[in-house]
Amino acid sequence: MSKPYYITTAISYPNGKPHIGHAYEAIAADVIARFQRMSGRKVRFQTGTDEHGLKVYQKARDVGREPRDLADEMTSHFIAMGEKLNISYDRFQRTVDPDHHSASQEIWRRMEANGDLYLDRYEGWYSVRDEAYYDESELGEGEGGEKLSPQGTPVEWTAEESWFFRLSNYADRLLALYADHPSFIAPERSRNEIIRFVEGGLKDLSVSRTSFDWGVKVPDSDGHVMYVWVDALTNYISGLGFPDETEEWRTFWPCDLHLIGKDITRFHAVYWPAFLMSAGIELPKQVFAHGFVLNRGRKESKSEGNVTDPLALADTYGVDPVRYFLMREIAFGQDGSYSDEAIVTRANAELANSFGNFAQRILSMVHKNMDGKLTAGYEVSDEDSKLEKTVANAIGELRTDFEALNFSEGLDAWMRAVFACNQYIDDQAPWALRKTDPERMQAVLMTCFRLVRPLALALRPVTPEAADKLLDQIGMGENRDFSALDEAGWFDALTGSDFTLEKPQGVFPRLELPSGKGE
Ligand code: ME8
Repeated sequence: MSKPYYITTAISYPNGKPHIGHAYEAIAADVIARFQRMSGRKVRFQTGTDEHGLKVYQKARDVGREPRDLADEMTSHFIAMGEKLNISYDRFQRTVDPDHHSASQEIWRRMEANGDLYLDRYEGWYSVRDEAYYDESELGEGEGGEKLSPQGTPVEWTAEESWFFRLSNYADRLLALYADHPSFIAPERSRNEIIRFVEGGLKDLSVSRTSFDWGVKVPDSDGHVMYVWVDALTNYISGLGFPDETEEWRTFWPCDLHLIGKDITRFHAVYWPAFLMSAGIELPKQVFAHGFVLNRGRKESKSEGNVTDPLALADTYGVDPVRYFLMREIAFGQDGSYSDEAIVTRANAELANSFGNFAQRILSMVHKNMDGKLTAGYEVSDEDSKLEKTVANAIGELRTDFEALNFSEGLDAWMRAVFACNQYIDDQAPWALRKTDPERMQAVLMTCFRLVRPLALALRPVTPEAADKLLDQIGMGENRDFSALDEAGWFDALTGSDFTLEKPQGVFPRLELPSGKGE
């Protein structure tokens, strides 16, 4: 039985529609899930929305709606994004679900039973308008010398009753975790940042609110709802059925990978393992913090008016080219930039003009010059075997790189193999061999035909739709996992069948920059 693999994304705040950062994270997680499935693992992939807390509450209040009503509408946009971008999740977890509430209350009870929760007063500079506490150091001054929040709203010294989690007791255990399991936090930059933070000492964490009621009720504590991060993090286990010992729970916990953006590393690499230790639950294996996607080097924001709708981007350029661009362009773990020109340039150079063109040239020639009939009876030359080795090595590299979440490097190895294939055709010039040496022409075309298969297969986690369309055309059967690469007899079986290659359909059209896009 294959080893199970559980991957999660962060759950998004449905206080607005999804933006490019949400799309990026969903796509990256989907590539990983598809890659692991193709590697023979039994995968569980979870995503969802984080519906409680101030962000949704305030937004709903600002637009005069009930929080639940707003959350329902915005969540539907996240679900639509998943469909549009081909995100193959198994579970979309909403934190408003009753099962999620009971799971959050159960983890709370376990932390309380472990002596880690106590009631105290929370004091600090509070902005009623922002419904948030601020640190003294964050405050500014108004014209009359009054203190103002970073948002410019008035603050007052306020004390409210709050439950606290004894985070201060966990610093040593967390540092031991990071030391004993060096891959618990990746990449290195995030790991170092978190270690420095914990070494600086941890304060107890305020984990309940009384100023609003949009959240999970604290068990047996009237007027308190949980601090949104307590319930949000619990989604990773409530989605498996916790606290019930479901089959999903037994199969998939502990989680293999929490994929998140770098701004929320602390919540995942400090608070979450501390909550789990307190509740006596096994810890996840890895938290990976990806970088930010910037729009021409700048963070998107509503006030700058540069917010991109990822669905519109997919409509303009196609889902697969956008997915490919994001995984290829940005070194995973670092920030990266995108622009319309960059997407068009990259997709045209690598997908349309290199791989697409290679596949299209070969399939067209087999269709035209060999009547779509494959033949196994040809002599293999040194050049042919050399090219086969180049492709096999590149795909080996891609698999090692993808396993290590180095997508851009893996795709670079793949690209080099595609270049070698194009170079081979140019050198062998099968169009010229047609008259001079038809047998050799067949050998060249068959060598390339055979290589379209592994090249398309390797790209399948990233561009699933285009890869499958291509694999359909070349008569590939149902097993589209990497194990198909080891099926030695597939080509003989295909040539022995009544397979005829139809007139090929390009799967990577050339993109054009719409007028008005680009600078
Ligand atoms: O943080 N580029 O939700 P969220 C890349 N609800 N990633 C980005 C990004 C960008 N420009 N902007 C945001 C939350 N992200 C919490 C998570 S998990 C238990 C709770 C990433 O909607 C961000 O880092 O603000 C996070 O991983 C995800 O998008 C959702 O962000």
